[in-house]
Amino acid sequence: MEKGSNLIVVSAVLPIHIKKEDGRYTVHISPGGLVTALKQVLHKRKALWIGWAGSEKITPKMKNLIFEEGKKEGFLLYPISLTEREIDHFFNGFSNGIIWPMFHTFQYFCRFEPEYWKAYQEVNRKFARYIKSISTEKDLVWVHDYHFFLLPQYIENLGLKRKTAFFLHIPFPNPELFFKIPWRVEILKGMLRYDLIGFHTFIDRKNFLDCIDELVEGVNILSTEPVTEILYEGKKIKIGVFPISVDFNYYSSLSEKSEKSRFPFKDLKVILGIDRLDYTKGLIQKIRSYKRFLEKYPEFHKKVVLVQAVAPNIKKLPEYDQLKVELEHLISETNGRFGTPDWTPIYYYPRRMPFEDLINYYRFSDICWVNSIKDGMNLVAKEYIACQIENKGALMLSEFTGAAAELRDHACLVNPYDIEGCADALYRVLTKDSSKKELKMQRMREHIKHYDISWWGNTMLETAFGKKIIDFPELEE
Ligand code: GDG
Repeated sequence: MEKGSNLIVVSAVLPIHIKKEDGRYTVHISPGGLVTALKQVLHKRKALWIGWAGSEKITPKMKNLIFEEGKKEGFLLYPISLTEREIDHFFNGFSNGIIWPMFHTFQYFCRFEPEYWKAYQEVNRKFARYIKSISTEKDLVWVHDYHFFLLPQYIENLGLKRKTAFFLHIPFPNPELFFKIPWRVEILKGMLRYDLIGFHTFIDRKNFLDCIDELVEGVNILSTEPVTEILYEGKKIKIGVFPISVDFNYYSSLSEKSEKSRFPFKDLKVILGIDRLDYTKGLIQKIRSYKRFLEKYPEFHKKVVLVQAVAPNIKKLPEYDQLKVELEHLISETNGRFGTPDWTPIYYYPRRMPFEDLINYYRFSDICWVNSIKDGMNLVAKEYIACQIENKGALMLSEFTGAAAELRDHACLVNPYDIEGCADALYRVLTKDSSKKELKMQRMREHIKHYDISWWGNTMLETAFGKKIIDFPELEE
């Protein structure tokens, strides 16, 4: 960061978990996802993070608790209130009911309500006003994710000059999908008011540039690699590829402390799945493939277990309720068909797994299976690798994750739609020579250790401040 400048981080939801016990509220920084990722980057920076605090009504006392909790971690947290209507229309309606499904290729879930678009604009304006009240011209405003495509435009409309950087944590769709959004031009033009835009992969950036090329007139490309620079309405915009990662050393050292004696499955090969309840994560396809594996390879009965943790989703939409019903039906059918009094083929964990247990599973599971239909990056894959301190495990990874662009040479790539193919891939990984597996894991660990979360954060921030960066990972284009 430049001297004298502060970092203002903006995300839709603050990285906190508010709990009410015996009438008293407690606030904790929640581990996982963007939160874990950013926490490490911000730790030693003068940072202020603004976002919605979740569904509880924020009292001054709670505001104070949130503030104190952030201070412990070395940054300031500032909660922004959303009205019921904003939660419903901006958060659930537009962001999670249109952008999330469309950008993950689930266009049939989109409900294009004009009211949602109105609320999206209003909340972006609201955040712009907050930024006006807390920032100065020297600061960098670092905005996260698809809830804020219009924010820099509204910051400008308030007559403010702010350096702005934006990172998209989800994929960017190709023109065929993106063009279906009724407000496609407004979204693109809104994004083009950022100074820096970051994506996880080359394909996301290409999709974005292809959409711009078709829909926005007057864009000139000034330079390309490694960061593309374009000129639009007198403004230079940098567009980079910054694959997000995890704090390798943190996960690795926690893993060293985990104990085999606490691991519940001693005599079974453990296949691990850690996912949020989301249709993008390919959960139905995973269970169907596992079921096919059990049908096809009976020699593995009583030798394997699929441990599938499914953390609840904060998005309140009917798709998630339906998914839960379907998933649980499929799991119980599979356990009913293949299970015996002394063996349950799927250990289903329908809650958020405590962080310590998660590390224990990451360290001692034989396989981690990420089966996303579409995923911006997928941090579970990288966390698993970071915890594999003995290089024993293997990663089965959907080719439709951002992580696959980095790990394709050493992970076992699968197509989640190919039920038979996934069942066979599982068999191959389970029967693979252990020295070959070790070598692959070692290579993946070297990669994640180098391109870790600090690399990601520093590279993005330094690019925002105009430094030329040359150390980028080799990615599939
Ligand atoms: C978005 C993009 C992109 C999950 N279950 C439990 C648990 N988790 C933690 C994991 C991991 C995080 O949640 C999930 O991160 P992902 O990257 O897999 O997915 P999204 O939440 O969809 O995140 C994604 C990411 O942003 C960052 O840019 O990679 O593509 O969709 O950290 O560990 N943690 C605990 N118990 C659980 O049961 N403790």
